[in-house]
This record gives sequence, C-alpha cells and structure tokens, in this order.
Amino acid sequence: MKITEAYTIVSSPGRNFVTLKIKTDSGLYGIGDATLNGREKAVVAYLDEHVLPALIGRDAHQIEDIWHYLYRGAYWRRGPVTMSAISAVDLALWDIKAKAANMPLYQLLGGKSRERVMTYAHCTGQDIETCLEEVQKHVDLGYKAVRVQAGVPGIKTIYGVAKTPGERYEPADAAIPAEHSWSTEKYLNHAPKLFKAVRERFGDELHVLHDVHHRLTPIEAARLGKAVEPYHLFWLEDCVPAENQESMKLIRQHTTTPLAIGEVFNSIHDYREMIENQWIDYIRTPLSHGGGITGLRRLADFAGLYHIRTGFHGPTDLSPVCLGAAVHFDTWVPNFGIQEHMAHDPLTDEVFPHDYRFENGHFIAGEAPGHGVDIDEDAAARYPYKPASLPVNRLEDGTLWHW
Ligand code: CS2
Ligand code: MG
Repeated sequence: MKITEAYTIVSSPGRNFVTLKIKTDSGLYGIGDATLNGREKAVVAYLDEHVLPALIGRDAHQIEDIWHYLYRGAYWRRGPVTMSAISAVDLALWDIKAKAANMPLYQLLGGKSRERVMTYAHCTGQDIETCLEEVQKHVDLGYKAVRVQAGVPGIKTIYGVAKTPGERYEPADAAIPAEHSWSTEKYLNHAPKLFKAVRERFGDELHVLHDVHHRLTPIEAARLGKAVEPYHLFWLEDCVPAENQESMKLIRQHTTTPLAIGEVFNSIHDYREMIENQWIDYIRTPLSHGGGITGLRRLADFAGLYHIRTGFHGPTDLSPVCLGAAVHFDTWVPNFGIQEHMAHDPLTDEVFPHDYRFENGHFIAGEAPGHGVDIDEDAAARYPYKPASLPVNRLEDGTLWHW
C-alpha cells in the first residue's frame, strides 16, 4: 500500500491546529495531529519541507521503518519540532493500518485492557470558592477526578485560571507573548488551603489533581508535596522543570504525594533516570509529541516495569485527533492511570468529527476502524490560522521565570 499524497492542514477553529493527512493508493487515508502550541508553523515547515516529500511512494504499512527513517535518518535527534512531525506521521500511519485491518485502533494494539478510561476535568477559579463551584459542576457532570487551580491573593494573572468564571482557559491568546508575574512564597502559602477546602466540601473519594506548571525549585516542591499529604492528591504535576532528572529524587525523598511529569518531554531518554529510579508515578507526554503510538508504546512499556502509569496530556491545544488516538491507547495500555480532558471549543468538534464519547467521568473508544477521528477540510478552511503565543512569566523583581 503506497503513500501517494501527504499534506498539512492549518486551521483555527477556536485555536490553532496543524493536522496531517496521508493518502494511499488503496483509497485509505490517515490523519495525524502535528500541533505544537505557539510554534505551529515551525512543525508545518518541518513536515512540508523535509518530511512529506520523502514519504511519497513508501509502503504505508512500514510504520517502524518510517519512524526510524525520520528519527535516525534526520541525523538531528529529538526535540519538540522534530518529534511532533514524527508523531503526526506515526498517528496517520497507525490510522491507515487499523483501517486496512478493519479494526478500531485499540484492537490492533492488543485489545481492551478496560471498558472505559477515567478522565479528569479542569476546575478553575479566581478564588477558592469559585473553584469549588466549578468542581461541583464537574462532579454533577459525572467526573470522578478533577484538576483544581485557583487564583492566589497578590498574584494578578496565574496559570490555569480563566479570566472570567465559566470561561474556557486558553493561554495562547496574543501574537506577542503576554507577561505574567509570579511569587513562589505567595503561592506556597496559599495552595494547601485550596486542597483543604476541596476535601472538606467533597470528601475523600474524589480524585484531586494539581498542576504547578514548572514553577518551583526541588526543595520548594518537596515542601509543597509534604504540606499537602493530608489531602492525598492523585498527583502533583510538573512541580519543577526537570531537564535535570535528579531534581525528582530530592522531591521523592521528602514526600509521598504522587508525582506526574513530562508534558514537555518528547523522548524516552528525557525520562530514563527518573523511571529507572522510580522517582515519578505518571508519564505525561502526549502521543502527538512523543513519537506517536510507536514512541509512547515503548515508553509506557518501559515505565510499566517500575510501577509507573500513563496520564496523557490532553489540553485544548492537542486536537481531537490526538485525544481520539489517546482514548484507544488508554483502552489498551496495561499500565493506564488517567487521561486529561480539557473540553474543546464546539468549533473544534465541528472541524474534527470523532467517535470517542464521554460517559460518567470516562471516555469510551469508538468501534470505527482506525483511531476514529477525521477532519472536515471544508469546515477547517473557514477558520484560518491566527498567530498566538504562550505567555512568559517573571518574578516580581523582573527575572524571567518558568511560565
Ligand atoms: C497544561 C497545559 O494541561 C496541562 O496540564 O499544563 O494547559 C499547558 O499549559 C498547555 O498545553 C501549553 O500549551
Ligand atoms: Mg500541565
């Protein structure tokens, strides 16, 4: 089955997405997600200029060989732009292979390990009370797990909190990055109060998650992890930037709060030491940044040896193509933990018809052959690309910090 055509589709139905379509001489086609938030055009250029011309004429079934052709063959390894491009090709090829087998993707991976996959919703508020109201709304919708983020007195704009209650949180909204300001002390003094309030209002059973978004040092993260132990979080996410993998060791030595990391990692090598030493509990790299099904399958199997489970990144800036493929992966992967769900804008759902569904706090994979997500190219053409960047963050004295 030869690849005859491959092209990128850039659209902005609510936010920017880069989608890859690969066609074959069998009439079957596959769809991949190549979105890298705030750096979309870099991946488009990488695919259009360097990857897609070399795919034409190749056998679409040779997924493993094509993966290495693009990874080893480029000479330049890893990195978010390269890996997003490889991921998109890989997702589209697995979509084609599953369609050719006339099976939903989870069947091809090895079948169902579970009937449904637990997902967590984002609950945010300018203050604790508003955040609790959002939790109540999501509990009423059936969610068994919620991520809570609240404003901190004295910090004007904070990660994860929508400007107006009920509004969708979308950080990449300005062509030139917006500038936020940060105080670690104010945050550390306030954050435990949020979890205490959630437990007092909702009891012990609800799974509660929180994202620190890389803002602490290891010893500060250790202090936070220890302080929140009584509220038994499902996880504390990205509490430090961990290019230095040993950072996680220090945190681990001080706290039993489970640790999730990796939404900005794109390679198994980014995790090796922290997995082998069991310094973490959940891996976060999404299929669209970590080398697709091929890359994440290797990573998940490796992590499974060390009791580490998956908790895929699932914000609005990964398209329904990534989420749909993730629901199939989650249905199969033996060491599944949880799947993030930040609901897409209705315009996004219009452009990307899909057959996964949400039911009582879980996602259920569809039975259509492939990963079950398509793109309506006419609808996509109605929403042209709009430049948008993620914000930057500064300490109160002006030092550039981690956003
Ligand atoms: C995040 C994202 O979902 C998460 O956990 O940290 O909201 C992240 O900020 C965006 O994906 C950045 O593009
Ligand atoms: Mg995160």
